[in-house]
Amino acid sequence: FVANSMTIRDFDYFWFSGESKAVLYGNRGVNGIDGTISTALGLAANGRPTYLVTGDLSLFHDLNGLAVAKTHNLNLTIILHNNDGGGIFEYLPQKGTKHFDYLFSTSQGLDYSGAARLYGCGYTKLTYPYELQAALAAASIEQGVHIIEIPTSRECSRELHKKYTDISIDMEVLQ
Ligand SMILES: Cc1ncc(C[n+]2csc(CCOP(=O)(O)OP(=O)(O)O)c2C)c(N)n1
Repeated sequence: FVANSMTIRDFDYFWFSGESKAVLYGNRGVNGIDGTISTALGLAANGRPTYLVTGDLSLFHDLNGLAVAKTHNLNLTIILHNNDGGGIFEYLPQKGTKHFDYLFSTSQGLDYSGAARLYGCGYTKLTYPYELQAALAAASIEQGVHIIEIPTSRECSRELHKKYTDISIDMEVLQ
């Protein structure tokens, strides 16, 4: 299940179709960041291996949804890309204006290992990208919810987006 905000946009940009048997779900059309965990747990109720990819604010908004996993014995792996706020707003023209971080980014500075403990979830924080595969393999044999946190940076993501989505088209090739 792909959360809204930059998660679904990054899947739109960078997920190679046809190269995986994974079935992608999203709440597009609704566009709210609410209900993200609950929707993913609803999908997980079919008993198939289920993954939620989400930003931190989307996770935060529906944190109490995690309680249902325990009461209903649901299994879910959450991949949390945590840039401490709403990275999507980096692309607004208001970026760089006074009080931008306070009004738009809305950093919460939360330690999600504490949330994992509160709701009885497994928790792994990654330092390097290559650690993801092993963390996913370990989570796949665990019961319940496992949160894999990947610290990211709003500014760095915006720069990488610029780099990898600014495609100059060679008009001669198209003619
Ligand atoms: C219920 C609801 N409240 C507020 C918004 C406005 N909103 C859209 S994206 C977003 C930030 C989401 O941040 P995060 O999930 O951390 O993802 P990121 O943009 O950092 O990738 C917010 C607050 C919304 N879409 N839905």
